[in-house]
Amino acid sequence: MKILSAKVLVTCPGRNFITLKIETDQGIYGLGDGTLNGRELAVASYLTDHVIPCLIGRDPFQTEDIWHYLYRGAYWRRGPVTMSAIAAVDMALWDIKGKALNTPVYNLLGGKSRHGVMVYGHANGKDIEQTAEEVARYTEMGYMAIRAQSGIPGLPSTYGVSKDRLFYEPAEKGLPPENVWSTEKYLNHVPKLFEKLRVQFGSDLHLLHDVHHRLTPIEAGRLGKSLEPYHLFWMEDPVPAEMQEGLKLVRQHTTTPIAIGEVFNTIWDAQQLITNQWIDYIRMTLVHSGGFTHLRKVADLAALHHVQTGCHGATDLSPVSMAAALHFDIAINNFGIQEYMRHTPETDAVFPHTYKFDKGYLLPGEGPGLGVDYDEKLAAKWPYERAYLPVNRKLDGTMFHW
Ligand code: EZ4
Ligand code: CO
Repeated sequence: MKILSAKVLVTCPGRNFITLKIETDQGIYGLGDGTLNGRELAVASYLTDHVIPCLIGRDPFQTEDIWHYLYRGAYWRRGPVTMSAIAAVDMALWDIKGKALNTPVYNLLGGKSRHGVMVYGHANGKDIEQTAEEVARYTEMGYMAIRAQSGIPGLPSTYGVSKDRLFYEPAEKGLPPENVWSTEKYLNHVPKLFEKLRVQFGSDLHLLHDVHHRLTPIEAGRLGKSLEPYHLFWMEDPVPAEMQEGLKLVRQHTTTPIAIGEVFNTIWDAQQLITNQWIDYIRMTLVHSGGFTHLRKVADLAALHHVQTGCHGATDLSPVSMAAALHFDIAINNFGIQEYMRHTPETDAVFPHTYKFDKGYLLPGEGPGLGVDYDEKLAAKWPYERAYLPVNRKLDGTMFHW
């Protein structure tokens, strides 16, 4: 089998998605996600101008060699644009392999290791009361694990608090919106949220929280300690992780489990975190870290060090990514949990898919490949629209992490 052609598909059914479609000489095609929120067209150009010409004529079954050709062979390595482009190729090739062999991708990764993939949903509200109402709504939908975020008194906007009830989308059309931040107000507020949730929902529900890279290690230690009575499933991205040693300090101060890595691109971003057992869950995800071929290696390293996976699964990852994540999650032994933010009906219509939510689990579907298609005619109705994630400033105007 040979790769005949490939093209990048760009659509905006409410938000922008970059999809790679690779076609073979046997009529089978594969799909890969290359969406990078706020920098979508950089990946599209990387693929169209620099990667696709190198793919033509190659054997799509040679996923390992093609991966190294694009990573090692490019000389300039790593980074979110490069690794999202490589991921799009890798996902599409595994989709082709599955279709050619007439089997779901999970069977090529070791087969099913569990009957379903436990997912967590996002409950958020303008205050603690409203967040608690949302948590209740998610429990009624069957979720066993719920991420809770709430607005912070005195701050006009907060990460994770949406305008819509079911669909949270942090990117906005036009230029980057500006948010305002206060670490003190945040640290004083969050424990009250989880105190209330434990009183109302008891001990069994898995509760998660995303700090979104906004604390210093010692502040994160304080937050982790103050949340210990409410035994969170995890505290996510407590500090920015360019300096991996920062997590050592967080670890020394709290038994609240730590998850990190949705913005990581390669195994090198997580190497010290994993081998030193400074984290409990690695959040790297297929689309931003080189696809199955690379994430498999990350998961295997993690397995040796008591670290489980918790793949990123926000709405800026397309249904192709979500399907790919489910095939990966159901196959590996050290799966922890999968994030699941529902896409809008418009997005689901562009990407018809076989995965399904059932009583707190997602099931990848039994069809060949990834089980996702792409409606090119419908997608063409929604051309690219410039959109950015917010930027964040402290109360005095200092530029801060978003
Ligand atoms: O802010 O995917 O855990 N989920 C997250 C997401 C990220 C977005 C950024 O594009 O942190 O909501
Ligand atoms: Co996050």
